[in-house]
Amino acid sequence: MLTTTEKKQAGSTYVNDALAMIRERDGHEPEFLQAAEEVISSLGTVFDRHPEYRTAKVLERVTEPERVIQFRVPWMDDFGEVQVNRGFRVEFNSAIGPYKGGLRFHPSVTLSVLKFLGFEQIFKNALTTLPIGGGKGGSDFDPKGRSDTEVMRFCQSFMTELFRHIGPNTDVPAGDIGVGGREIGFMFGQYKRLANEFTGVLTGKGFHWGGSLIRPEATGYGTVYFAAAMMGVINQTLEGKRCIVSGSGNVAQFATEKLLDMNAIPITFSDSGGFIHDPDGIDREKLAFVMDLKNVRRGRISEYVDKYKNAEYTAIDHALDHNPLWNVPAYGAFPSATQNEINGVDAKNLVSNGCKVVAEGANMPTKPEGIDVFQDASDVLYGPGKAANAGGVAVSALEMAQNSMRYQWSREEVDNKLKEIMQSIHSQASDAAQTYGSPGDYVSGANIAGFRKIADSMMDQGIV
Ligand code: NDP
Ligand code: 2IT
Repeated sequence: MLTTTEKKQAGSTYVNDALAMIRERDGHEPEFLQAAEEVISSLGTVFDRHPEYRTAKVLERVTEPERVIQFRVPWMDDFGEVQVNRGFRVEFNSAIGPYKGGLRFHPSVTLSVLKFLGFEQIFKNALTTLPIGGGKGGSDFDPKGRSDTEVMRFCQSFMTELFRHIGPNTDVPAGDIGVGGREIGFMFGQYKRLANEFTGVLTGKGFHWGGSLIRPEATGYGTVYFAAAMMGVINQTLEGKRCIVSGSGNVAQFATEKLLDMNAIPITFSDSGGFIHDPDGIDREKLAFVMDLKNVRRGRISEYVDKYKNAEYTAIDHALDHNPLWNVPAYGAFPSATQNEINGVDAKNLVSNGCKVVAEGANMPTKPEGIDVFQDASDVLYGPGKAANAGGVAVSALEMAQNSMRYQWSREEVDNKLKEIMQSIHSQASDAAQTYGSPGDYVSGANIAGFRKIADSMMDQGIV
């Protein structure tokens, strides 16, 4: 087994040169830089053993998107006022299949954010075992507080430009933050009208018009399956364990549902305003309340404590150096809101309160200093997002397969495939970590296993 210093020194000249090149080229894109540095710093031993990747400049190519599309999205609000947003699609890598990845609608969306998400998606998708390339897109549009008709007009305008760049064999978007069933429906309707084709061009569709059963559940369920797989290695289960979940959207809701299936005790939810802590545990009835609150009434998580009096709401205090959510004592942590929601102090709080398993439902929720804390704590199992949350995109690829066959599998069939895929991702990450000298390190393992599949495919296809 390599020591931390040996790991850092392996392939160090090439890795350091590549990092310097990216800092120079993309230094103005902090989120992309963070994601790229995390992947590249895991790859030293790979370049030592595969000098052919260096000669073919695989790293230089894989960090540059194949194509970036940016466009204007004009639309009219309910008061007759013209609004203008910015739309993007980053088509990052098509080495193993059509570009695949979600669309995010959130005011914080920038090219840097979408490049980080698209870059992560390349390796995540490679781990799913299914033939999908990496991409991501979205807009700085904020659906919060907008009426259904405003959201529809925005989605139609967004798709009026995007439709010419996507297709079932080219690029297949799906949901992410701010994009759920409602938005996918509006975008699919507009695509169909413009292209005059009913195809599987988007995933996350409604079940009656080509969607897959279990796609809404898949990311959250998959994250909990991944946690269970990590715990299986040390003969532990989630049964009876208190768990913190952040977020209260799609991923958080279904992670909570699966935790309940496994007889764990979920105790928190959050949104951008703050978090609730329910010491009695969030049971199925309370979860149904949250699903209705967030998905139908589109309310705030603070309303939970009006109904459940033993629970406590804490508003976000941006002046603090930590988020008190991560100071709630728990065995498991399932960050499922957004990037960089756990910093070094939060990670230390989790570990010192006895947290033993962290499985990331969100993309890059832990800052680099937080990852170091989890990895330095020898008894913490840490499942990074690109492995732990890959169940969502995996079932998206199963939706594509069903669309190609013009057929729909049962709930049980899809759930069984999802379970197998999450097991396979766990084994791939674990085996690669072992083979490349870092047993038990799921970060290096996931990065190496994903990268090798992409690198080999790129090598086979020549300099493109
Ligand atoms: P949703 O829009 O359904 O929910 C997002 C949740 O996170 C909301 O509770 C939202 O609160 C909260 N949130 C968003 N931004 C912030 C912020 N800046 N600070 C604090 N809270 C925030 O999105 P999803 O559940 O789909 O996505 C959650 C995470 O999971 C994202 O990182 C996404 O990339 C990742 N993911 C999603 C997949 C999917 O299939 N949907 C697949 C794989 C990963 P509020 O309502 O206040 O905005
Ligand atoms: O981050 C992700 O993997 C997603 N938002 C899901 C992408 C997809 O194509 O289902």
